[in-house]
Order: sequence, then structure tokens, then C-alpha cells
Amino acid sequence: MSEIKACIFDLDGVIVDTAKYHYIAWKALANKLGFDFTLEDNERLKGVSRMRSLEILLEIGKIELSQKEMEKLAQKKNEQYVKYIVKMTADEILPGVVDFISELKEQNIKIALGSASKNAVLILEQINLLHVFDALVDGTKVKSAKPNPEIFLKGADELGISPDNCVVFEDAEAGIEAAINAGMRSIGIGSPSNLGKANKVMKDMKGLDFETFIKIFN
Ligand code: B16
Ligand code: MG
Repeated sequence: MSEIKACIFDLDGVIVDTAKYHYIAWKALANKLGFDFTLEDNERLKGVSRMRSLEILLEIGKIELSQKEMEKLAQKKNEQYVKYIVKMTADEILPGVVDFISELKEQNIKIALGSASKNAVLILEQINLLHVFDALVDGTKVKSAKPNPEIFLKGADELGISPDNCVVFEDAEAGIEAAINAGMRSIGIGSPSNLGKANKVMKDMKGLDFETFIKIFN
């Protein structure tokens, strides 16, 4: 197996749980449009781009709108969402993330972000983690959404590291597929029910040390 030289982290669901704020903002929009939006519906939006999320939401509400109207609504939803994320602090970083990233740094492993979010930099600033990344690829830098491998390939390219030397951390099924499509290994954060294609699935990064991490791939 090729040596591991870099880790690429998704943001929402891996480093922080911003899905809860997306949910509040999408639900408010759905209610305004006259239908309900459940937590189960919200699962369908994880890892999906903002515009695609709106399309799914409108499908649920059986509402058809013009592109212009959709752009307006997506902007409104984002304004609402940003009101929550500007209040985020480092306390919201998910278990084990800070310790594991410190170990990676000690071992000279490069670190990149591979997130669909256009708010990624703002979130990383809020939780005081922006400085740990050697490369940042977010929704402002890519054309194709996961499972297209573009986001992770760009991350590897910005780091100057070959895809087969990279490991992706992802909470969304489409993200694991994107890693596979990029020729990278992956760790699923969440449940094996939808992340079964990853090399390993764990609930979170709590207690994950470098030695255990490397052994996964031996
Ligand atoms: P924004 P990730 C994704 O983040 C979220 O999981 C997804 O629910 C959201 O729609 C997407 O970012 C776009 O976010 O509206 O902030 O651009 O999991 O790829 O880190
Ligand atoms: Mg995610």
C-alpha cells in the first residue's frame, strides 16, 4: 500500500456539526413556502451543494420556481444560516478532531480541506482551525459536486501530493464515492449503513491516534 502523506477532511459532519444550523434555516424556508421539512429530509442535504439542496427541498414541497427565484431563496437561506455560524466557537469542534490533527502535524502529514460549503473559511475562522490547513478547497473553488472527485483531486494537487498517498475523512455517502473516484482511501465518519464503501467507518475521531490510523491501512 502507498505511504500516507496527506489527509483531506470534509467539514460539515467531520470537523463540526453545521447540519443542525442548515436544518433550522432550510426548515424556516420550507415553512414560509407552506410545507414541512423534517430531520429525515435534512439527511438528504448532507454533503450536497446549496443549490442542489434547494432543488431537493422544493421537490419535497412540490414547488416549481424560476432560476432567479431559486437564487433569491438560496441567498435568503444562507443569510439565515450565517447568523448561526458567526456565533460558532471552538467548543463545537467534534470529539477527537483537534488531538488527531495535532498528531498528523507532528508526523508531517499534510492537511487539506475538501468541503462543498461556500462558508468553509468563515466556519474555520470561527472555530479557530483555519491555520492548520495546508490547502483549502471549498464550494467556491469547484464546479462539480461530490461524488465527482474534483474537490479531492484539487486538494491533492494544491498539496502537491499524489491521490494514492491521500486519505479522505467524510460523513456523506457521495463523499466516500468521491474519494474512491479520486483513487484515494477513506474513513467514514458516521454509520456503516451508508458509509460501507469506506476503508473504515467510525462514529467520530475520539481517541483516534496516529498508530491506530496507520494500522487501518496495513
Ligand atoms: P453552503 P460539507 C456541505 O458541507 C453540507 O454538508 C451541505 O449540507 C451544504 O449544503 C453544503 O456544504 C453547502 O454549504 O451553503 O455553506 O455553501 O459536508 O461538504 O463540508
Ligand atoms: Mg459532510
